[in-house]
Amino acid sequence: MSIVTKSIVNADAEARYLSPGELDRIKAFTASGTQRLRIAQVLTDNRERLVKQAGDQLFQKRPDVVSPGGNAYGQEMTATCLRDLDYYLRLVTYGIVAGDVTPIEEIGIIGVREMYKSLGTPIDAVAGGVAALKGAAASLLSAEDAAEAGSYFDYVVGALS
Ligand SMILES: CCC1=C(C)/C(=C/C2=NC(=C\c3[nH]c(/C=C4\NC(=O)[C@H](C)[C@H]4CC)c(C)c3CCC(=O)O)/C(CCC(=O)O)=C2C)NC1=O
Repeated sequence: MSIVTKSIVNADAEARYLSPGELDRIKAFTASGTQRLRIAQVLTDNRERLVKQAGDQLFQKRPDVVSPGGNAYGQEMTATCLRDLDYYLRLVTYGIVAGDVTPIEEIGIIGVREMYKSLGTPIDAVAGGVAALKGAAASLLSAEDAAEAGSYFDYVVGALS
C-alpha cells in the first residue's frame, strides 16, 4: 500500500481528517517523486548490464558458488542465480517507486531465509550479489540518486545477512 492509501485508510478508520504528520509524510513522498521515478527508470533501462556486472563481481569474490559442488555451478544454475539478482533489482525498483520497502519485504524477504536454506544456497553470497548490484547502480547515478537508491539495496542486503 502506498503512503497515500495507507494514510487514508488509517484516517478513515477513525473518521478523521489526515493529521499534520500524515500530510507532511505525503508531502515528502510527493516532493521526492520525480527523483524516485528517474532512478527507477535508469535501473530498469540498465537491468541487463547491472545484473551481468554484479554477477561477474560476485563470482570473482566467491568462486566457490560457481565451482563444482557450488550452488550456482553449471550454466543452468548460474543463470538461475543471475535471475535471482534480477528479481532483487526489480523489487528494489518497486520499493523506490513506492518510497517504501514494504513491497520488497512482502515479495522477496519474508520466508526467503528458509527457502535458500532448503535450496542449499549460501544466503550471504546472495547478499553479496545485491551489494554488487548497489555498486553497479551507483556508477550510473548521481551521488544524490545513488544515496536514495542505496538505502533500498541496503535494506535487502541487511535482510539477507
Ligand atoms: C521475486 C521473489 C523471488 C525470489 C527471491 C526467488 C528465489 C528463488 N531462487 C531459487 C533458486 C535458486 N537460486 C539460486 C541463486 C544462487 N545460488 C548461489 O550460489 C548464488 C549465491 C545465488 C545467486 C546470487 C540458485 C543457483 C537456484 C537454483 C537452486 C537449485 O535448483 O538447486 C528458487 C527455487 C525455484 C527456482 O529455481 O526458481 C526461488 C523461489 N523466487 C521468487 O519468486
